Amino acid sequence: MDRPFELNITSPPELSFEQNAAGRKLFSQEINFLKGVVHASDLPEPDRIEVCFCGRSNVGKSSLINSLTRRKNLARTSNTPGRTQEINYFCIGVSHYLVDLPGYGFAKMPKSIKERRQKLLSVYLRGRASLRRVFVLVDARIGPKQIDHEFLQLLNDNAVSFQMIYTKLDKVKQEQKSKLLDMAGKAISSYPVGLPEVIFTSSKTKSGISNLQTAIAELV
Ligand SMILES: Nc1nc2c(ncn2[C@@H]2O[C@H](COP(=O)(O)OP(=O)(O)OP(=O)(O)O)[C@@H](O)[C@H]2O)c(=O)[nH]1
Ligand SMILES: [Mg+2]
Repeated sequence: MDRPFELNITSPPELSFEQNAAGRKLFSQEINFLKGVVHASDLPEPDRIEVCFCGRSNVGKSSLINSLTRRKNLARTSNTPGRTQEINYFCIGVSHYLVDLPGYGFAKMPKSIKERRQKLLSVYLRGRASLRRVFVLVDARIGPKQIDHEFLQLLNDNAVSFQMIYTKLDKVKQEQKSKLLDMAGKAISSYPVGLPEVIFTSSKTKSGISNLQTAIAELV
């Protein structure tokens, strides 16, 4: 179902140090890896505010979690797509969970593992009562692809609210941003559960990280 109105996609300006007070406070708490979940029965109790990071393999999910938490190796990153195999849970204090999901769209994987992973992902996305927002990461060099659409459709079908995040901003020219916003608008407008605000990030230069910290801190 398309929205009945044209969607005006915006991207917030970079927050100042002061403007990110709530984000900094949240992320200054103790942050730990809790566990990697392979079976839905191992998911922790849904008793905290939870956000998760999804996107194609190699888009930069684990790197973004490290940038948000200002830790080098909290989430394992890799040049090899398919590094994150499980649903990885990180605790921020005792109030929030950050969740690193395995990437989608990585072909070089045994079919049985791919199917098991797919099943776990859909069980997770369908029934996670504490999941406040899904951050869908898209590589700024590539833009949203068919496989991202399939994922957004899955979120929409399950009434899970999502926000699109562009990663690897350091790899594209500033002038590309308006085209990327356009592309995001086209992708998001088909899904009423999508937020009309996109965040541009770089785990290399740390741009957009404050905005993302604040976006998480403002969730209730
Ligand atoms: N230039 C640049 N490289 C990045 C950025 N974020 C991630 N990378 C690189 O992209 C590669 C993949 O990063 P990961 O964070 O492991 O990606 P992922 O999405 O977690 O990958 P999977 O777990 O395999 O799905 C690594 O080589 C990172 O160094 C960024 O903002 N800028
Ligand atoms: Mg990863």
